This record gives sequence, C-alpha cells and structure tokens, in this order.
Amino acid sequence: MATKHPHKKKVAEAPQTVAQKDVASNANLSVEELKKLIVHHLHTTIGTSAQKASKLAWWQAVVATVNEFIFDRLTKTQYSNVQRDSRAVHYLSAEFLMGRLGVNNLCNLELYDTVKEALKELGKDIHEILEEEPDMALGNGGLGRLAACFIDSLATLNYPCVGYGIHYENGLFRQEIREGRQVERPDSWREYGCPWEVCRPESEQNIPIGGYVETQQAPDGSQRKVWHPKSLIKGVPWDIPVVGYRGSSVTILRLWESRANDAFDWDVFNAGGYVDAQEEKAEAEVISKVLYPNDSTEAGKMLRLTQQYFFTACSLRDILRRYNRAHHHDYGKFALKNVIQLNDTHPVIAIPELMRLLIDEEGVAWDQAWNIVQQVFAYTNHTLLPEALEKWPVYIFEKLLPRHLEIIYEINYRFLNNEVEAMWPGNDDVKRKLSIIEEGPCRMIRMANLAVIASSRVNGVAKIHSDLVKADLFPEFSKLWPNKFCNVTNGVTPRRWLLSCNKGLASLLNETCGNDWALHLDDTIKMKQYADDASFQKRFMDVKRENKVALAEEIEKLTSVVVSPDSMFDVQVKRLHEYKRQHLNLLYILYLYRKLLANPSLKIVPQTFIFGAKAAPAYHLAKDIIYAINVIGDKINNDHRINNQIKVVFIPNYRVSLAEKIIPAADISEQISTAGYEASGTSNMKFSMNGALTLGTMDGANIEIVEKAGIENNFIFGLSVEEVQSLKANGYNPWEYYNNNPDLKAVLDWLDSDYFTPSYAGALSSIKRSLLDGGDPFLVLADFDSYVKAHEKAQELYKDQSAWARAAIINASSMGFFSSDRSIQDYVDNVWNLKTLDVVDDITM
Ligand code: 26V
Repeated sequence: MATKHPHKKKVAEAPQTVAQKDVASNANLSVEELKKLIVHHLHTTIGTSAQKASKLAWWQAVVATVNEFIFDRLTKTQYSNVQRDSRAVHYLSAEFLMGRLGVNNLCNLELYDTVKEALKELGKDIHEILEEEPDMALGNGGLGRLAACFIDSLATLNYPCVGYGIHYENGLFRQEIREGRQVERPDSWREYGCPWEVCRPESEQNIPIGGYVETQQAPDGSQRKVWHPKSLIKGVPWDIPVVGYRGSSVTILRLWESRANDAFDWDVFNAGGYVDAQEEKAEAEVISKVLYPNDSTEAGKMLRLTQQYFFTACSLRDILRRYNRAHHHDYGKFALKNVIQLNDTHPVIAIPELMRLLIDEEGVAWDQAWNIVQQVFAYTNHTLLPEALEKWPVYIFEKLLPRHLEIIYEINYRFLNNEVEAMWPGNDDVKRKLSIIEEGPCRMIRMANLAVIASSRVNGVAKIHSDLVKADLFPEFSKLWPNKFCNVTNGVTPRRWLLSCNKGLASLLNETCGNDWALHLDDTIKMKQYADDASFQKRFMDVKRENKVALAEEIEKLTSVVVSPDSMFDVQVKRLHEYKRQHLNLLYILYLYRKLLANPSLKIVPQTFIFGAKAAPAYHLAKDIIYAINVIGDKINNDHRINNQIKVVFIPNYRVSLAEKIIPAADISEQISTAGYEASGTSNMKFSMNGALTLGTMDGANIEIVEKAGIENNFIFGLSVEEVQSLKANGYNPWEYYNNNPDLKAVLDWLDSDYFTPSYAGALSSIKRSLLDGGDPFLVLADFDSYVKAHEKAQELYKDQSAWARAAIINASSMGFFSSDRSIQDYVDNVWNLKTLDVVDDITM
C-alpha cells in the first residue's frame, strides 16, 4: 500500500509526528503536506476530485486524512495495553452523547490550524466543511454527555479503558417546531455512513435470550443449570476511536449493533419459511434501532430491557475474551485486571449476567463468582427522582431472562438472610425495603438495589447529591456499608467546552495562563489577576461580544428572529422537565413583559432570553411548556410597544453542536432547578468556564461552582434543600403565593386568556393548572419572588460593564476543579485504582 501511495508513505513515517513525547510535531506538519493528503483522499478514498467535490466529500476527505494519525496511535495504544496486561476500566453506558468529532479530534491532535490553512488554500472554509458532520446524538442529555467527556479524559490521561454502549441506528429524535409545537423526527446520523467508525466482525458475539431453564443432575449428585434460550441475537461491534489531547492514547468506544443470528435464520429459511426468517431478522434488528427518550416512563419497556441486556452481555463476553487470551480461563486475577463502571442502572443487568457466565459457562463456584462480581462492579447514581429508578416486572424477566431471574433470587436470598439479618435481626420491614424484589400485585426487580448490593463502590455526582443518596435514597444500605458510598463530582472536558468551542477565550487563556491549561485546567486561575485590569476586561468582553454576534447570526438563520448582541444573553438550554423549571423562567419573562406594557417609557437592560430543550414525546406538560415559550416569544418579539427591549427565542433541536455555539455566547446561565432535584448538572460548569454568570439555586454542582467562583459573582436565589424538604413536609400550598402576590396572579391568569393564542383561550392553561390544582410539585411559585429579585440584581450589575466583566473573568478563571480530568482522577483514586499506560511508540508487529 505504502509504496503505491506516496502520501500514505508519509504517514508510514508518522511515528514521530504522532509521538506522545514530541507533542509539537503534529503542529509542525506543513500546510503543503496536509493539502496533499486531503486531495489524495478526495481522489483515492472518496473517488472524486477537488473540482467536483461536494462539501460532504471534502469533510469525508478531511476525516480520512485525520484517521491516518488516529489509527496509527490507536494501534499503538492497543498493542501497549496487551503487552502490559494492564488493569482497565470498562465504562458501560446506554448513552454516549458524542456530538461531532471533527473539531475535537483536530484540536486534540493539534492539527486544527494547519488543516484550516490547508483548506483555505484549497479554497474551502473549515467551518463550512466541518458543519457537514451530523451529531452523534446517542444520548438524552447530561448522563450521556458525561460519558463522552469521561472517555475524552480517560484517553487524555492515558488510563486503559473501553467505553461500551449501543450502536443505535437512530439517536435521540430530531426536534422540529411546527406552529410552536415540538414534532419528533427520526435522527439518522449514519445516513451517509460515519467515517470515524470501524466495524470489527472478528469480535462479534452471539447473545442468548428467552426460552427456559433446566436443572440437570450430575452423577455425583451436584446440580447444573442449563438454559435453553429461544433465540440468539448477533452483536456486531463498531469501534469509534477517541483521541486523547496532544497525541496521548487513543481509546475506543465500542458500540454494539444487533443483527439476526445467521444460524437461526438459516434453519427457518431451509424449512421454507423465508418470510418468517425476515420477521426474525427484523425482530433482532429492532433492538439497536432507536434510543429511548429517558424521561418517559411509557413505551417499549420490554425492548428497553432487551437493549440493556444485549449490550452488557456483548460487552462482558468481550471483556472475558480479552482476559482469557492472557489468563486462559484462570479467574484468579480477573478482579485485579478489570473494573466495570455502571453508568446509572441501565447496565445493571450485567451483574447477574457476569454471575451466569462465570458459573454456568466457565464452571466457577458461586462463592468465587460472587467474590469477583463484588470487586469488579461499581455503580454511579445520577438521579434521586423515584420514577427514574428502574424497576422491571418479574414476568418480563421470566420471559426474556429466566436464568438471570434465578440468579437474582439467589443473590437476594443470601443478602437478606446473611447481611440484613445480621444487622437487623428479625426486622421484616427493613428486609422488605432492601429486597431486590418489590412485592405487590406486579412483582418488580429493583435494579438500583441490585447495583448497590453487588458493587464495591456507589457514588453520586455532586457533593450534595451524594449526601442525599446516602441520607434519603439508601439510608439503610449506607448504614450497612458506610464505606461503600462516595462522591465524585462531575466534570466536563475543557478540550471540547473551551479550547474547541471558544477560540477567542482560548487565546486569552494562552496569553495569561500558558499553553497547558487545557490539560491542567487549574492553571486558568492565573487569569484571575487580570480581573480588575480595565484593558483586559475590555478584551474579555470583546471576545464575548464576538461570540454573541456569531450566535445572533445563527439564531436569525434558525428562527428568523433578529436579536441584538448588545442585549444581555440569558440562556437556559437543557432537557425539558418540570424540575428544571423552564416555566419559572417563562413566568419571569411574562412578569417583565407586563411591566413594560404597563409602563412604555420604562427603560430596562435589553435582554434576549434563549431557550433550547427537547421534551420526551409522551411528556405532555413539557411539550406544552415548549409551546408556551414559542407562542409567548412570538408575541413579545413582534410587539413594537416594548421597543425590542426583550426578545425570546426558542432554538429548535438543541444538541451538542448547538451547545458549542450557544454556551460561549451566554451572559447568564440559568440553573434554576428546585433544590434537591438536579443531581449535578454539567452545563452549569460549561457556562461558567466560558464566562457566564450563574443565576441559579443551591442545587447540584451549582453549590460547588459558587464555592469556587464566589457567591458574590453569581446570582443565587430560592429555597435550600432543607427549606424545600420542610415546606413540603409541612404542607405546601401554592394558592397562598398566588393569592398574596398580585404580579404572580396576573401572569398566571394571563395563561388562561387568549392573549398569546388568539381565538384559542386556554391553550396555555395546563401550565397554570399544574402550578395550582396540581399542587406545584417543584415549588415554582414559592421561588418566584426570589427569582425576580435575582434577575433584578443581574440587570443592575450588567449596567456596570466593568463590574460584570470582573465577575465573568473570575468565573472563567475558577473552574479548574470542574475539568472531567479531575473527575476521572477521583474515580481512579477512589474507585478504579488504575495506573497510567505508557504508549509504546515503536511497535514491531
Ligand atoms: C430519567 C427519568 C425517567 C422517568 C421520568 C423522569 C426522569 C427524569 C430524569 C431521568 C434521567 C436520569 C438520569 C440522568 O440523566 N441524570 C443526569 O445525570 C447528569 C450526569 O451525572 C447530571 O448532571 C444531571 O443532574 C442528572 O439529571
């Protein structure tokens, strides 16, 4: 190959260019060389020419070029891992919200500027070309994006790891807004193929499902369980290389696609049942067809459990296969070499599956298998919402996973009769509470209890959340095993969320903090010394303004609404949920609008309220809130009486690539969940890093953010966790707030009118109803007053641009702690116990 293609030959010499120690060398790659490589790939990989190529073709050629560097490094990383037989973490997650890989990979390889220049000389604009890439939206929100940040940090820090998930054919739905309402459309991110991924048929797995279990008696009297599955599903792995920053390791994200098992197909086919065979095929393939919106309790229960089982079973076999290549079925060192992190309860079915594989297929005794399992697994909890803690009906298990059900019963029996009985002798109430099985008309399996019982460590995702996990969610478990519970506060990767998405701020950081801040985010604290420097403040605000201009252009393109970059950009972007309280934000906007209408000469700080949010398709109130934002926005934006002093925009189809444009342009970050409900939040960290001031409650990681950045540099409002709990315990009555606050009453009553929906009075009433008749479960009315005051403070400060700049600089300088590198180091120190890998550069294979 290399001799046929002169440019490939260049890459054959790549060892120095991607060498870890010689980090400058990628940056030294000449523009000329890159131009040649890109054009070469246009010809030989894409089959077109520079004259004819579409933007998509140019993008594909750029990816093919970059892949030469990536795959070289990937091979070396994998070779080094095998050589060292290193202990590795396997991060099991039903979601990886990767977004686009283009800019990130170029920045991590330090090729961005050279490729930009090369494309420019070829007559192309890098932004336009990279816009061709569809987002990999294989996640709902924070949980999936966290997994993506963690993989980036693991690769950057050279920790041996594999991310395992599902190769969904359709990611989270694409959102369209029609007449103000959300419409869901399929998201086919691989419609034209995904050039980053590689299929690995040599690592396929076959996964049994359904059928029945037989107990066989051996001649020596011992019993053996034999599972006769109804069918086999084929798992096909697709690998996405994840590039560490500055040419450190390249790790893989292995995503499993489901297919019909060949053998099964052929049996039916031979019996003349071609149509049956096709049906069988469709049934198997549906498993990895679509990502479920996580905050919907409806729909596809059976299929969801099948998805979870399918990807964890494939992943475990993959882990065992790799282990056995070195250890030949001697499981003595399995727990030494492997740790498996369960990202929420979705992959918890891996626990009985590993027991089953070890006992039934590898002949390990129960006690040794349980011993291994208890050392290997660790579980991260991401929410306290009771409805989000997964439970599966026993009858579904009987049908799909009969052997796993037996194993779960056995784990439960031993746990209740040994540990629980020893701690609380004869106490059936505690047993009922801690049991993996919930009794009732429909018996259920509690996946969170199974996770806690089997895991060596259980962590929450921010300090306050981890405290609540112990105190409120699992109080008895934490009494039983006080050392099992710990906290790992979330973090986000500064490579994507600063270096790649905010080039202006990145260059200010280079100037003030040196060139390593993207690796050592604590270094950004050095910028704080310029917080009072008027000329630096101006430069900082100029960067912000540039980002706002770019976002304003994007907003006009996407929504046709014209917004002024001189207005204060107030942003709330996140999944739509009552607990996140987008409707509190909306009530404030109505309050402000009403004041302006009442007093047309009133001068306020011009403000642009920016929303982005997807609602679960079956979550009607959430969809009504989206509708309300759109119709209220429409009215306000076109009301000339208020002189453009406020604008409201809803940006459709919020996703990672939009977040990268929105966050760097924000002045205010709305983080307004009811205290105690947002486990951590991660956009709060991204906003602060990019110099936005948080307007938020003392919830999740907001608490730690203002601890670092100063409460005085942000706008904190609302009830605390304790106050929320006591208000609820003493009988919260939203009507009191409604009757005692005329402004609040007026805006709520406005929702019943036809003011925003001419000729259709009541189209927005569901929101008011939930806040009054519905009991206002998330205390929107209780926090309204203090929310208004926080906004007033924000406007006051914004009038003093120098004071604002100072606070913004301090925020951006103080986020070192919230790098996902720190989170990963915490996991390594407190949960995983890993050592970094030296990637061998010289491999002779
Ligand atoms: C699931 C469900 C399912 C049933 C209906 C309501 C509901 C609401 C939320 C969820 C998602 C739970 C898991 C999750 O995404 N948690 C998020 O994890 C982030 C990363 O740790 C964290 O920053 C967010 O605060 C947390 O909500």
